[in-house]
Amino acid sequence: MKTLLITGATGDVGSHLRRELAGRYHLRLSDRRPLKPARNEIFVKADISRMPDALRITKGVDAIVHLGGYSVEGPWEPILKANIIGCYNVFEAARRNGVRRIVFATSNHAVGFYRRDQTVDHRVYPKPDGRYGVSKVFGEMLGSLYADKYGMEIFCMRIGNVNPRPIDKRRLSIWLSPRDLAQLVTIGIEHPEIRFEIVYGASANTRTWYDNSNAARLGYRPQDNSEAYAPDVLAREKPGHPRGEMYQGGLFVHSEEVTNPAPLPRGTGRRKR
Ligand code: 15L
Repeated sequence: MKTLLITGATGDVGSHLRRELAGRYHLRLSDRRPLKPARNEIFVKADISRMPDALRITKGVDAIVHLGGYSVEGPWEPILKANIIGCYNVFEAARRNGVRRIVFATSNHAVGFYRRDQTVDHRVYPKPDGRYGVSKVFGEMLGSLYADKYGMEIFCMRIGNVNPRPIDKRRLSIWLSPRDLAQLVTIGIEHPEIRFEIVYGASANTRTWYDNSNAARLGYRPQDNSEAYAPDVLAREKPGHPRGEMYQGGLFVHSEEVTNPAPLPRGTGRRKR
């Protein structure tokens, strides 16, 4: 049985994944926060922004599922520490320890500034919707570099929203059920021909914004569709922010949005965006 390192194991995605993968891999879990390991799991407390920690947790594993990091939009400092420095440390430590395969949890927020009436595939250029989204694009590009330069095998999942059920209208389009997450991660670990791939971490949602043909090509056959929950979700939905409603990233798109502070000539009114 392969030994898998899951970084950021205390988070929501990590918790779902542990349950779904139990018994299929030896799980080595790491996080800055404490965690009580289940049977057949090992927990190693580690701060991935410190290279010695990254080297320690990646030693001797067959593959890494890198979930660790700052997981929403936020101030630059913690994003820099966890998602730029931390991500670099995990990739570099993997390389030094001879671990070739990394499944990287990137995010829908790497492409959050695409409009909702657009369908995006794995080839579109990134349009991050905040510092967090930029940090995820950094991780993807680091993966591209480590694949090309060092022959590593990097599987980037632009995850939508992992939950037992979709929680609002936007998430009807990007929902990823825990069992579909596990299927996609398993492809990322086991597929024999991964070099550098980008796929969307989403279920077979009727309202999807993704052309996930790259995941399908690699064998992904999602079993769940958010549509079954749509009537309930939509009945509870409150009207959203106009720009949040227009773009795929939703709230991330307009949080901290400021109008251009440059002074306008008198009498011209407010400048249009
Ligand atoms: C993400 O990338 C976040 O990690 C997660 O917490 C959710 O906010 C998700 O995106 C989302 O867009 O719903």
